Amino acid sequence: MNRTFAVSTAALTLTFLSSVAMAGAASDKPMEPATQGGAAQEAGEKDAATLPSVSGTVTKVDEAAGKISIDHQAIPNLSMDAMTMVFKAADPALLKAAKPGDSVTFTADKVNGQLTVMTLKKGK
Ligand SMILES: [Cu+2]
Repeated sequence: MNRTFAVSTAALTLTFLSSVAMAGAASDKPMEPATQGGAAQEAGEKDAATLPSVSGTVTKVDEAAGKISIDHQAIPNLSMDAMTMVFKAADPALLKAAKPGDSVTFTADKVNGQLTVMTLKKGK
């Protein structure tokens, strides 16, 4: 009886010690933030196909800076109300297809912390 008790206490103590060791090892991973950033970016790219379409009017195109200003309707995936603002273009080709005054339908997402037009086509 006594021996059995002693053995299981030792087993519990070992389990406890190895849990502590594992917790300690997990918290000193220096690469963790970079890994999480990569995962978030991949998730964003995967979602690009399902982003909601937003209508707007192009107010300015800056091809040199790779940016476009759009007077846009609400953007649900970015929790943004209607406003006029500057976006980065995901692809420079988007800027060639647009000029000020164009009515456009576009999708936008946050890429590396920047609000970016992912797709853009003329018409509402
Ligand atoms: Cu906005």
